[in-house]
Amino acid sequence: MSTERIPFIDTHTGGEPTRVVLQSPKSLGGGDVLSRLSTFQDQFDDYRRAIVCEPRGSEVMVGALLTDPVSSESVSSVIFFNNVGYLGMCGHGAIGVAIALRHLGKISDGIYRLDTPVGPVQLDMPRDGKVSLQNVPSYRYRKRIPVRLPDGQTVHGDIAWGGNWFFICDDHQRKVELSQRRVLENLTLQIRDQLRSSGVTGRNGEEIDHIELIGPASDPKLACSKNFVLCPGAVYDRSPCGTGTSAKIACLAADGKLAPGVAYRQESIVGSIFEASYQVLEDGKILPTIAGTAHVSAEGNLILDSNDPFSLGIQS
Ligand code: PYC
Repeated sequence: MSTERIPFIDTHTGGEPTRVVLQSPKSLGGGDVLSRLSTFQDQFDDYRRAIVCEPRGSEVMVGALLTDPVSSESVSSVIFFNNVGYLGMCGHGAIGVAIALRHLGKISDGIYRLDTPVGPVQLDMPRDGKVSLQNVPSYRYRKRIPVRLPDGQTVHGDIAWGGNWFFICDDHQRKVELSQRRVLENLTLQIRDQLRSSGVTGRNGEEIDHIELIGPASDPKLACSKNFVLCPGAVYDRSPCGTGTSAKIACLAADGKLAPGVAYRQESIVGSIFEASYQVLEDGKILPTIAGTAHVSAEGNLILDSNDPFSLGIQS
């Protein structure tokens, strides 16, 4: 019989939760973040389920496991995960980590680097409560790829990288509204399945596991567009999705529809907003900056009791 305690802070960024685990329950070695991720995945995946899945978490919860910084210039390293696996980067999650670290007094106003499995990102913590995240280099990989749906309709989308792989579609002819979430979930799952079965992937064969539908903003004075983003665990992002917004502005940049430095306001399906802009890098990719607001919603210890049959989460 044993009881293990795992200290955590819960935050939400525009409605999307992040459970920040302040220290890895097991040593992941001193390698780079990718090697720590594979150690966690191969040897300690039970902890992923214990941290984010029911009954402690939910299918919408994203975990952010903090480990020592890889580089002396960084404040921490982070591994992001969800109910089904691991994420390369997570924009709303990185903003949540920043707010959790500020809550703990580990950072204050200023600029901090965070090491992620897909490269370092930068957090700018001004006084106005917003966090600006400078994300990893982002780009459009393929333009206007057709996807034929089971009902015979064909939709088109761009495939783009923003720290995760996205299929970004705006000719779906559905209302991007919260009341339509079941319809949007079904549609995005169908698109994801079709991409899978037809072998359409990211640049190096990666699965395109985020599907982003674009529609008009609720109020064009407040935002440029609204999105619905299906995440890998088949749930939708309540935030405007930091990596998805990065991928979206990479497509706008590639089409010449958004100039460097100009703000693009992306609304989420629940009405929260990220403000995004970009710089152009020498290799033609863009470097996105995503600004959003997060709040601490809980702190404490997860308790893993060996007598509890669901101590390691319900396997879905
Ligand atoms: O904000 O990048 C993001 C994200 C990815 C999955 C859920 N949120």
